[in-house]
Amino acid sequence: MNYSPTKFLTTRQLSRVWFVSEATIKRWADTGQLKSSRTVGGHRRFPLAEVMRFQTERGLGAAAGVAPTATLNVTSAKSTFDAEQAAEQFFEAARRGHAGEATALLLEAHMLGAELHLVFDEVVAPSLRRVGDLWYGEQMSVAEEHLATSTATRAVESLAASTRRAGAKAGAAVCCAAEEEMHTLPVLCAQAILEGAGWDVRNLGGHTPFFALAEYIEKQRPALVCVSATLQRALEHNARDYAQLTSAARACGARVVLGGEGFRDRAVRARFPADLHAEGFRDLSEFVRGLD
Ligand code: B12
Repeated sequence: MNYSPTKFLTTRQLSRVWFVSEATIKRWADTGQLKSSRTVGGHRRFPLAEVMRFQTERGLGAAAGVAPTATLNVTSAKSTFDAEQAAEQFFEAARRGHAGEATALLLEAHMLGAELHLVFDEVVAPSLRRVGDLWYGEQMSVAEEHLATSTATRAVESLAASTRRAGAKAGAAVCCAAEEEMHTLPVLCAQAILEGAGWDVRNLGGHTPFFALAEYIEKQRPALVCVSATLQRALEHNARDYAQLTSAARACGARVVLGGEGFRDRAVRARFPADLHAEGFRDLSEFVRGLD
């Protein structure tokens, strides 16, 4: 799938990818070491090709010890986003534990026009599915699986940091993974999407019992609640407490979004009613757009 190109990075994005302060980036720009242009509003914009040149020249990257190949691979990308190719490259970077390269790939995909939900649905999720398949088939050790996951997580965090819309006021949201659920990467992806859409998000992480989430909703009265469950068996013990959650949400007018393999089954969905049973992150993006 191809998307129209966006070929510039902001000061903030660069600061996140390179782990240097925005002041440093501005100094490089002002002294002509790093070429930039200005928007009509006066903000600096850095062309992708220039970013790539500078990154290679200085050996910069999102993680310490980033390989010299960890550059924004625009030359081969031909200014369009190829989801399959990006997923393949992301898988390789994650497998080798190259967080800088993995981050650059996600940023590149996003800069080339892929919205966050596409980056997560079509690059991150398929890559990790592949990791899971290899682990299941005993072609990847547990240690290798953990390395790939933690690398992917760092890349998603970096992307999220550079796409967060600080100060925007779409509303308050809370997201977490259900009780017994340690698959927290999808929660992070949901958080990134919501923050990118201007929501103020609290991420409660993995293993959050429904009764605890219900109490949180009663106290904090968020407008949106997102819960992820990858494993179905984790949900089975918790159906009763879920009623407490939905009534807390109803009382404060919060919408409830459920996502993940654990909620995919029809019978499960019937036992866990929600405003949205998301198939993927595209559904979440569209749902919150509809709330505007
Ligand atoms: C990483 C990982 C782990 C890590 C998690 C680390 C972390 N911090 O997240 C660790 C090592 C902890 C782990 C543990 C286990 N895991 Co695991 N894990 C995975 C793996 C490789 C990737 C999951 C992931 O993050 N994917 C990336 C996300 C972004 O994509 P996704 O989960 O596919 O979600 C998509 C949709 O479902 C949806 N979505 C999901 N959640 C949400 C939420 C919202 C709000 C929305 C809108 C959308 C949405 O959007 C996504 C994109 O399209 C999968 C492989 C796989 N095929 O999924 C196995 C996998 C899920 N794990 C599996 C298993 C068996 C386990 C363990 C039981 C292993 C064990 N014996 O200990 C434990 C269980 C731990 C627990 N209690 O939760 C099995 C599950 C099989 C099953 N269905 O029962 C899988 C499928 C591996 C396999 N091939 O067998 N795992």
